[in-house]
Amino acid sequence: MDKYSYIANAHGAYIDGLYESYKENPESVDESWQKFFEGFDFSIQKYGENGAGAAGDVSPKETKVRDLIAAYRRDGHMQSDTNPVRPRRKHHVNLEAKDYGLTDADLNEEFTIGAEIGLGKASLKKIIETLKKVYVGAIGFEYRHIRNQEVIDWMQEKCEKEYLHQQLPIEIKKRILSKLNEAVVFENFLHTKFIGQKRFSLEGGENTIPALDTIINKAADFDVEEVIIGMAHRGRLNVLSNIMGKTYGEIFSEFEGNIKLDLTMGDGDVKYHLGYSSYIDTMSGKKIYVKLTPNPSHLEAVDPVVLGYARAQTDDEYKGDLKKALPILIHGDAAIAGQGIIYEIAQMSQLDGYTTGGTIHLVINNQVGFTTDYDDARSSIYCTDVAKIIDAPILHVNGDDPEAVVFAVTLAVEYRQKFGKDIYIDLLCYRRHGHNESDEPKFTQPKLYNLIAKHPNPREIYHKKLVARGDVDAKLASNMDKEFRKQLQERLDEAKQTPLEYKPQKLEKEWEEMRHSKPSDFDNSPATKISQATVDKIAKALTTLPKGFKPLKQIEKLLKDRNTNFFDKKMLNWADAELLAYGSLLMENKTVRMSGQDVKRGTFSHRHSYLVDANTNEPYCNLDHIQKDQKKFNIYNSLLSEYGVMGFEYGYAMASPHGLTIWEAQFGDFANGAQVMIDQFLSCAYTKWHSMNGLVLLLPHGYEGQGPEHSSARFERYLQLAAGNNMYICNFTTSANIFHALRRQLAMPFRMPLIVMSPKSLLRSTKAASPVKDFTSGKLEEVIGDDYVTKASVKKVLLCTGKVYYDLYEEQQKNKRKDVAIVRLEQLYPFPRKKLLTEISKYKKAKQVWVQEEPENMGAWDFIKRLSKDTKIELISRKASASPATGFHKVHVAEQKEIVKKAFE
Ligand SMILES: Cc1ncc(C[n+]2csc(CCOP(=O)(O)OP(=O)(O)O)c2C)c(N)n1
Ligand SMILES: [Mg+2]
Repeated sequence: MDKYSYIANAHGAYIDGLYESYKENPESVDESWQKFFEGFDFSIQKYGENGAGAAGDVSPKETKVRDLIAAYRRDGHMQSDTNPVRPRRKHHVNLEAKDYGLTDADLNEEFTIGAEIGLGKASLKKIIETLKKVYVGAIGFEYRHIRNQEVIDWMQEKCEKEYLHQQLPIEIKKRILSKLNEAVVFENFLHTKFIGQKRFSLEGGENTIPALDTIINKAADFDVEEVIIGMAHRGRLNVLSNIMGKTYGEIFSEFEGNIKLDLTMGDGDVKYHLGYSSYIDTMSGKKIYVKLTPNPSHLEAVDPVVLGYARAQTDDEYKGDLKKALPILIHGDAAIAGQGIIYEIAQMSQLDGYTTGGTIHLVINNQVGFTTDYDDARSSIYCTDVAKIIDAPILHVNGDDPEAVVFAVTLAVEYRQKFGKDIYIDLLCYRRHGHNESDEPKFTQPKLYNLIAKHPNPREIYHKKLVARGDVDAKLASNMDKEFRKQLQERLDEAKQTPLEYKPQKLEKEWEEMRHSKPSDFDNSPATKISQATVDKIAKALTTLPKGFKPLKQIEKLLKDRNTNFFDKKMLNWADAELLAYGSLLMENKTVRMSGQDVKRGTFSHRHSYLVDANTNEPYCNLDHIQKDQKKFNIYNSLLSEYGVMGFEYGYAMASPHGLTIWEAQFGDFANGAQVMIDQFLSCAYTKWHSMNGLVLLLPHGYEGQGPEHSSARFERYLQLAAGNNMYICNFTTSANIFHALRRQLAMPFRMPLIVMSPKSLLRSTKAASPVKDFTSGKLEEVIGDDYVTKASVKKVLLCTGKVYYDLYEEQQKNKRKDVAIVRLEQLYPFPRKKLLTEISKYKKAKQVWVQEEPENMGAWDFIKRLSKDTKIELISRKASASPATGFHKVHVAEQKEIVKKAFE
């Protein structure tokens, strides 16, 4: 039954009676009636008994005027004057007085409802005039979809009081003009000096520069210490120079190609992908740190990275104060509408583990994506419609009206700092040239480009306006132009004469203690062991529950087993080892952050990092209770996303050289939903941008008969990307190795990603358990040899990696095959060549066979073949296949048997 149908069905006199009782004592009526009467009282207070105005002298016409006001607030944005170059599409909305039964004859009648929009009693004409100024002017305020009354009231006040009466001081107007001057002249200068060179000009959208300038200045006034920006190609050079403080000289040298190259410093990247960071002076004199992250061509991929970075800064540098680090994401109109990652980051925005305290989204909406018109680029009316899923305000602004732009972005900063949530600015502009400067836009949009050709640039428009208002003198703009052009010419002349030293981006402050890796770093793994006392302390925390905590039966058993593992058997399984690694780092006051789907318990129920009280649901994290002075374990179950979440964790790691950051896949193959992150960031950020990153990916992998999608983490993909010591790629068979590998991430004097094919059934198995002494005195073993065989009698060496080892081992033991040695490669990359040769050379006359459970075209085979090209090595594997694994369990078992059988033939 409908929740409120009781109201419709109730008898009038009965309701009156209830209301009397409620007036005397609200508690005396049912809670649902209390709510109903509360609302009733509220509306009487607000609108008077007849619903018109506090004064109570109501005519039915007042109600009509009220409906008209409501319509402007709700739908005004659909008719706002936001398109600088052509008329907007017609949207059907009811914003005419006649739509509400009001006629011309009513225009001069006075209405008390005028008080609603701050006019007091006012004529209908005046009311409509005011509504038009606010709601169908240069800003389309879209906020009535929001379901939080406080936000609606706040937004309404901003529109109807502040925007209506916006008065900018003259210094601000001059600042806007000077920023516009820089933006316009910079593009124009490049256009004439570097004809036909790609720069993805900002022309048409130059008001982006005063917008960013305002955001940064306002943010500083509102206690922000640091601004992190993510943006694509469009206008990037302009932002780098006119916002970030990259020198014009550097940019010109990049255009000139007048750079002394040092190719030992990596492969580099094109100029419109590079990052930059600096301290800049704001208008109030306060310094603020600004960072533009480097990004690949893949549009919007950088978004979660920026957010993760901002969150890490918040957690670490600003002790959790969400007001200090402000992320700004700049989007293209086609990209924000089309890329699914936008939806993912919107869903992340308010989650405990991922919130940044609000992101300011700025869309450079030039009404076209490459050659694609907006009506082919989206089904939604606005490119920003995704914002509505999180009840974010959206401000559509005319990109030719810098004062409106400044108002909108100022509001955005205030909103972000007050409510801690995302807000979207849709800057309606145009693109003066083609997609890049040598592209012909008239092939596809001749009509639009005829209009654009005649359209004056935003600086001209604003200058004209200022002069007309008498705000500045007519010569100001031409003086600004001349002066700035002169400065640019001087920088260009310098750039032509003196070649620029190629400087990869400097390691940022927090990275200064790091150095770049060198090949010999990988000859031996570093010391990662811990003391017995540390093991005992962590073990105690892992096996102790707080007073009164009621565990489930299975958890009771788990804790008992853990206790036995640590204190009696002294053999630690995978979960024990993993938790021990995290605990030991927390004790060293290092941040440990992990996220992914269901990571707290672990997909395969091995981790149980949080326990839940069987009666109260109260969570308990054992690792938070090792000792007084320690860090807390930051582990978050993620939303069901790979791309967004892996990107976020990558960004988090980018800001955390001294923290361990881990993303775990539910099953390893799901990581390909985040392929862009792997291909464009993890594997090559270092060589492109010299950006180090210690992110760990845990990717459950292994053939256990669960079908095509749950067997393979696509090992081969990572191995194909391996070059230049860019990532660790491992497939461990012992719990000690995962422990040492996790600790190694922070033990080296540099950072690089670690990709782990992690096991599934082995997680709880005793097979992969390692003795405690391997944790207190050992280190990571990249290669594990065979001490069972008799050296001289070995005729065959089986080389393998990962879980298949245990199948081979079982067979070897069962048949006492001392003539077949099994050598495990625990780390595939960086390839432990020396260690492997040491093992193999023990069996001089033996033949070498690579055994893998993956099909021939997958797994590590191609990689092994490539690296061992001088040696004759044979293969045993599943036959090449389009699908990673069979869907039939029986077939799986038969295949697995066959592999083992062949190996021992
Ligand atoms: C993920 C991805 N797909 C395709 C492209 C190729 N591409 C480069 S720019 C562009 C159009 C972008 O349009 P919009 O987002 O409106 O930005 P604008 O160039 O108009 O500023 C496309 C499709 C890309 N860079 N990234
Ligand atoms: Mg566009």
